[in-house]
Amino acid sequence: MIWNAVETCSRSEMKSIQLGRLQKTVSDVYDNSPVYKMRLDEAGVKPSDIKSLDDIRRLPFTVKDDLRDNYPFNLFTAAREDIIEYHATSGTTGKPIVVGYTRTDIETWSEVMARCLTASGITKNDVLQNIYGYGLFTGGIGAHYGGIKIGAGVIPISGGNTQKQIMLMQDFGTTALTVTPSFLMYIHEVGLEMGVEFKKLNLRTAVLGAEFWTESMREKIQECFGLKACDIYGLTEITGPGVSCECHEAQNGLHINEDYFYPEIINPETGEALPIGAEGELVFTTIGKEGQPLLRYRTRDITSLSLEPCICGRTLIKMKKLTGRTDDLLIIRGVNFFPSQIESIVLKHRGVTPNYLVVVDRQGSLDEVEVKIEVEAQYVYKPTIETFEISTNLFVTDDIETRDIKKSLERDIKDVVGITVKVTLVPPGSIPRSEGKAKRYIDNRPK
Ligand code: DLL
Repeated sequence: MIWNAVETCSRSEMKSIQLGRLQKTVSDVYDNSPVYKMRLDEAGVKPSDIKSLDDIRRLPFTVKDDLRDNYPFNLFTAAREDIIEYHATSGTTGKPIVVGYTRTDIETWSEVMARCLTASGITKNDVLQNIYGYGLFTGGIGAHYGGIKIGAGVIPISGGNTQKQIMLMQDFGTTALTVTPSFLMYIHEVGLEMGVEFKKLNLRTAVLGAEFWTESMREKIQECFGLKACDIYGLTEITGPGVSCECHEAQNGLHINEDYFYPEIINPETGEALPIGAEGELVFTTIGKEGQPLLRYRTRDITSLSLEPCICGRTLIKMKKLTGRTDDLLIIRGVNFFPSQIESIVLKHRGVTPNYLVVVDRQGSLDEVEVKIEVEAQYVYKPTIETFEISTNLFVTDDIETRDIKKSLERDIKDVVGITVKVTLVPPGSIPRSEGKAKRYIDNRPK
């Protein structure tokens, strides 16, 4: 099913919608945002200079620091009394990034989320357990708006409460889930201990995003829960979830709601615009937003775009599943390394679980990487009554089999990533779990 006919329109129709909206956006920010007026004047661009979509390249970029520097409301284009909702990023250091939505913006957000949930295969007949956090984070409320727009029965449980999540899945007959992939795997872990057979529940669709996850993780999740898992992408600055989403038919690339979010790919080092198909940093211009429109916002997310026809019938441009974020790129002894590369290696290995943590340190002048990976329960040494008095810690057994697992993980990581790391096998449950986005690395090197 397709929510809105615009998702299947021709390229020329789409371009004409985009150009009209781009011109209006540039005029609006020029007239109503002193910050953007100054930026555009500095770049020597007037709204009337935007005559074709290619003229977007004349516009200046906006970066995260612009939002921080203008905290909280200086980048708003709409009047404060027209803002009806605020969201913000969780930002662990410094001030968060704030976004304000007008009533039209909320309607647009509900519309794009309705398209995404529909593309994932969710309909009004579904019972949608919305596990994304409600609050300043955009995940919970964004999925909620989309769910009620399509008429699904939304359970606004938010994150956390793992056992209650499982109870509601069973008792309410939940058919669809919106949740981060890492928290869903944690729910699975807890459910197994409770003896729950997830495949016997009514679950059939999960719409997963807000963090990096691989194809191997998709296979694992689909297998553990007996459902179809689709990828959804978005970011607070642009709207929240709903910027793009996979269709359940192809599960291969995320259709961008490009009539509202105009995508470009650039070389992150030079800022040069790259052609369709090339991998680089994703940049969005919001072309339908009133509260806080952004021109050429640099997301720091790495992907590529594709206009290949899709079996679902949508003509919306696709972005590939993300490869990583420019700011998660660790340079270890001169080699580029995304901690998320570990995920698919770990998922292919016997004896270990998908829970891992990359710890980077510096010994003298040399970078050291330790990858902690949780083993399956059979590799844990359970203390007897006597030894229990000496230590309450659980140990991973140190026998030929575990030494073998460790060695082959170190070898595979070296093959795929190109750096030598030390693998430490740790007991199940020892790496902290997250109820939202998982933290997969700690960089202890001096800044
Ligand atoms: O994570 C919005 C969201 C909520 C998206 C629920 C999907 C589902 P932020 O907290 O601002 O917003 O974080 C945005 O998270 O720039 C990406 O780096 C990352 N991210 C979001 N979705 C995906 C995804 C929400 N599907 C940042 N795959 C983005 C990989 C993702 N990374």
